[in-house]
Amino acid sequence: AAKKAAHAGVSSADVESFAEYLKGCRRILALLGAGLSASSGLPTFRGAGGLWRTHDATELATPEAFQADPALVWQFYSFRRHMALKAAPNKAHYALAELSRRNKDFITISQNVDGLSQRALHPSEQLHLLHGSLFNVKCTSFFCRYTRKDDFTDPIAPSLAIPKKSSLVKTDEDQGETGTKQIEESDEEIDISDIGHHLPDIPVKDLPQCPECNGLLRPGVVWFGEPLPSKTLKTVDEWIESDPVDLMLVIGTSSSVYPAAGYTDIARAHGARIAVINMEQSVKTLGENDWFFQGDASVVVPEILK
Ligand code: BV8
Ligand code: ZN
Repeated sequence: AAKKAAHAGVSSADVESFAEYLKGCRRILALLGAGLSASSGLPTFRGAGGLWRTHDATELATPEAFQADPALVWQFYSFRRHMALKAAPNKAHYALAELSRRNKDFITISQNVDGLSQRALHPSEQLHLLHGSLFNVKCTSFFCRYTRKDDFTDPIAPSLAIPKKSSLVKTDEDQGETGTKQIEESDEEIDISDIGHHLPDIPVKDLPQCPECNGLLRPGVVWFGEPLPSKTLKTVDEWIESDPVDLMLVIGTSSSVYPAAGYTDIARAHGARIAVINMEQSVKTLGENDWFFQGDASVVVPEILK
């Protein structure tokens, strides 16, 4: 394991000391971020390969954006649902699911909404979704409580089918000197950064509707400025408070979004040693008893959890 992990750019000494420590660990907490799914082909929020050319993903993941332009926000989520359904869990998703089956005192809190941990058969009672899921929807009518979980219909409404490049509305910048540059009749799908740029608008009546009150449905994710699900936070906080934590794995996250990122300090305050697996250094306060494994989570995580 050390040899292979060393090839992944992490030192074998670290892998040895980690493996040694892991043997004696019982209560383990993992915090997952978008970097875990990068190798499955899903773009992360920040950094290279970021989601958008014309918009910042975090701008669209807000109630204000949905209020202002529900069609644009639904196109953004419909595209991400489509990409997540086409993606497959990677070896790190499976390794974490395997560790959960082996150790019932191991719980995972995920910031990811892509459903890949679930598709890797991660035991659901040990997986806590802090930011909801792309595949949940809920009604926006104030009086209505309608919610639907695990709706994998793609597209979730006919108007949200991923357009073909050939359907792009020709705008002046597309039209070269010849007037209208023909976008070749390919059935190639548009790129996510084309959304909000070239696509015909979708009337609200063609967006996902509530079957109970005909109100507008929204993606069942937590947007910026919205509280995280209180039941989930309570379960996680009770688990942390109930006994000291032996180890915390912080995997593929820039640790820039709160309160999710705050769990690292909380776990440390409950006795945990921290192991960060990330492409770049993201947890500023690592101590000499902690580990930082720099590399692709889909390579490093299966290696160090062997
Ligand atoms: C709340 C769902 C209060 C939607 C998401 C100022 C200071 C501090 C906090 C704030 C502030 N201003 C506002 C806040 C609060 C705000 C916040 O933290 N903002 C940040 C940006 C400063 N937080 C909130 O608003 C939260 N709510 O606080 O409510 C409240 C309380 C009561 C009542 C009312 C209100 C809600 C936050 C949740 C937002 N929703 N997602 C959607 O997905 O569309 S967050 C979004 O960011 C995703 O869930 C994502 O997971 C998450 C965090 O990003 P990461 O997962 O870390 O991904 P990122 O791209 O950033 O990093 C990827 C990392 O992986 C990188 O480090 C990269 O190097 C690495 N990597 C890349 N490839 C690989 C890799 N690593 C390993 N292997 C690879 N192959
Ligand atoms: Zn409703």
